[in-house]
Amino acid sequence: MFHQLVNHNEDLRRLVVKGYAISFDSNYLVICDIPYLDEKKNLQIIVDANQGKLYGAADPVLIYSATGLEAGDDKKVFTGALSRAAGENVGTYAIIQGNLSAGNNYNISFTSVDFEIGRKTLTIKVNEGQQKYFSESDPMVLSYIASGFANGDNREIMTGTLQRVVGEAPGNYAIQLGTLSAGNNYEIAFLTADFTIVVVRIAEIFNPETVSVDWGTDKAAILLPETVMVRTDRSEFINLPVVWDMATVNTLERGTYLVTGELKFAAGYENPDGFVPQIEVTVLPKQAPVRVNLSHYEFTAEAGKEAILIAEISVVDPVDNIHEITLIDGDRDNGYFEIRNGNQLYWVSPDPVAGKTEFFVNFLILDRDGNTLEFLEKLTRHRKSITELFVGNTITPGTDGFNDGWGVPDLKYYEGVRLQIFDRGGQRLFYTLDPGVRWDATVNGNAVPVGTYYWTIEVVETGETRKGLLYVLQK
Ligand SMILES: [Ca+2]
Repeated sequence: MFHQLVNHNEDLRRLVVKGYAISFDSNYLVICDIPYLDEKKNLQIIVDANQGKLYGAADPVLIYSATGLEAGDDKKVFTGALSRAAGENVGTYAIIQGNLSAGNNYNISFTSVDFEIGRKTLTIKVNEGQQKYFSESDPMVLSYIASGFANGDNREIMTGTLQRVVGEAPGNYAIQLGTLSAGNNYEIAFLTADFTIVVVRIAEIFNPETVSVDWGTDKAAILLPETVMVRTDRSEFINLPVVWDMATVNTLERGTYLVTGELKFAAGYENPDGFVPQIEVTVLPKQAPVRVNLSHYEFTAEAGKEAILIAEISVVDPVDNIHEITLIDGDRDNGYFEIRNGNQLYWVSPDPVAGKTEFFVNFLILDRDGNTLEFLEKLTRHRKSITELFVGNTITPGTDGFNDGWGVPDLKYYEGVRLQIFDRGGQRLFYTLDPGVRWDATVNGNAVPVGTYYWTIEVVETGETRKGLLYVLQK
């Protein structure tokens, strides 16, 4: 039995290792034909370089060559195959001997080479037609179609997002890969498309409410809305700046004015229908003038003056200081007076209105908004007293303009005046009730003699009389 084991080369080492005690006797011959270890031939396995595959593909058969086969042996002595470190992600994996064997006659020396898994191409095609309206936010995600997944992968492996070229003005912006990634196992082939920012169009305009301003307001101080609300064709409501044209407004005339404006579009908005914003500006009626004031309420009559300046007229008006001042025609005592230079009240009556000292003047004030004010003022007229009146005492007859006659014209402001002249004999030579009539030192057209005469003045209104001498001299 033992002999048989010894003859079986393959089991020889096992026999030795088991360490059986071998006892010899004369009945057995030990035939020791076990080859020594250093008698095995060296066989060098050289793994082909550059072996690999793309991610997701099936592994190829690993290729090698061998040097050191004994004459007569060929590759048929090999059993098994090379193997590699496990893994399917892109990377390098050591090729190992695996279960490759050349049988018992060879010592295999094996040098490892890396097997490489390369990236697979994943095509990212950006979807066409992605857009937003101006002023909208960008979509949360820019969309694309991915093709070329392998190894059971799908969109779920994707990380990051596409991005577009920065900008907010209407136009086209290239969509870029951004941070989008399929991981290390894929090489991305990227097909871009544009993202479009679309112009927003005005579809409707909402005019602001009427604005009311006080009469006389400085136009520059009128506050109109700085923006106008519009609805766009994407049904958003926005406020656009507007510049109003106030040229039509006259704040010195009450009424409602239509003011138009010009919309100021930010880039990104259009007004293809030409909407024009409008607002009504109402100029409120002006408050009417309050009253009239005069610088003087008294005046003194003066014969020989065609017109007498009585007073400066002023109008009390908290809103405006420009007025048209007139006297109401035919009213009260207005006929004796006149307004000159816009605001000066004159006595202008040829009629002395004898005996009258109080006059009522009814003013009509017109302001710039058409308001009128009637305002009655009382004026007191003073006259030179009878005792103060100058009465001439000399006549030089003729027409040289000096003392050609005798009269007391200032008496015309009194009622019931009687003027008389007597000669030294007491004969009345001149008599008149009219202070406008003068005595020219004649009687019935005949000159009176040079000499001394007497005059008397009686004023019924005051009950006063005066007397004096009058000398008629040579011409
Ligand atoms: Ca004279």
